[in-house]
Amino acid sequence: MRTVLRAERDRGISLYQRAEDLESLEAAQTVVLGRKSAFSEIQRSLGALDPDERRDVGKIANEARQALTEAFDTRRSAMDAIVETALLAADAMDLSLPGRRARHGSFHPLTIVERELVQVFTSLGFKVAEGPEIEDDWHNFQALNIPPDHPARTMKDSLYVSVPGHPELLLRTETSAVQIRTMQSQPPPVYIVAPGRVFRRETPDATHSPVFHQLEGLAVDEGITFADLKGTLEAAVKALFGQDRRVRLGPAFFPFVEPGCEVGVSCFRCDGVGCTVCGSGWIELLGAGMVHPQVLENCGYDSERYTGFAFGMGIDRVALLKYAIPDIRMLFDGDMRFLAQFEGVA
Ligand code: FA5
Repeated sequence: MRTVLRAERDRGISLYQRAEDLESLEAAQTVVLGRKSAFSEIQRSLGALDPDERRDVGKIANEARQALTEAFDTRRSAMDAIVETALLAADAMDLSLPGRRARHGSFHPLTIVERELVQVFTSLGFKVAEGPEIEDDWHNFQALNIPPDHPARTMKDSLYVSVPGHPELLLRTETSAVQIRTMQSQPPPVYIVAPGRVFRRETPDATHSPVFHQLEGLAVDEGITFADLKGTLEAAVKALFGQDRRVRLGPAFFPFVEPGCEVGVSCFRCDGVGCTVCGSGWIELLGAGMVHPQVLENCGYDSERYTGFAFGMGIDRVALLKYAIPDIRMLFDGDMRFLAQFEGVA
């Protein structure tokens, strides 16, 4: 028995030391100390021995069990340390790897164009003005010489806002309302541009959106003529599109200017021939004219002494032309594949 116990002890220690993982370590423990092991069998038969022999063999059995427990614990701790080291290694940072660049957003193409327009006009001496998107009838229509029966006032074109006690509020249909607010708030001379959102009941197509952006311009001073308007617009269009794009100026009627005109730029796609983007070969960019004397008077300006010019440019249309965008709706869809192309542009 003594020999068997010592042999089992040595076998167990050796099995433990060779165990590669926790599973095989526990399997070795079952083999050496489990219910069916030689070790357990000897311990079960101790009762049949005479007292002296039982004490002696029992002592050896306890010592052997003690040695096995220690060997088991030592191997177990060594395994835990290996696992921990492996986990740490897996988690470790490779400081030599290149960093991951954090992706920061970019400006929307409309913001890029609006900033560029403002830059062009402020460099010519204009200041930036603002007005509300919800306007009243007087600023949006009456002061701009738009009589009550003008088609632009019908529900077909305008979007009215229902506010109890304020029956005549609407989403502004053009930034021209800012002309009125500016002239009411200061004496001449005035040199302002006013970028902003405008709203119309329109069916969307490649160049029309029911919500779009305009940049209003207004210059009122002594001695301002149509030549000043033409020179300012030509300088702006060249600064925006370069020398190559063809510009055409034609007559147009707006109740708040006299005479009025509109400016078109040759289409970026067909260059004046006519295509599905533009229809006619030209993309209408802005309306303009000499401020109507009645509008000056409506704002308390002396129309005998002061003259002025005004224009309203479609910012979305400038974006279409500058970046050859085939459909205005792409500016409002929020598609990242489209917007990401403007990263790094400004
Ligand atoms: C006006 O809104 C006038 N207030 C412009 C003006 C200002 C004339 C000052 C005289 C003096 P119009 O409706 O044509 O005019 O619009 C001006 C520009 O806005 C157009 O040339 C075009 O570039 C743009 N625009 C008009 N409607 C739309 C639309 N639905 N979607 C996108 N852009 C549009």
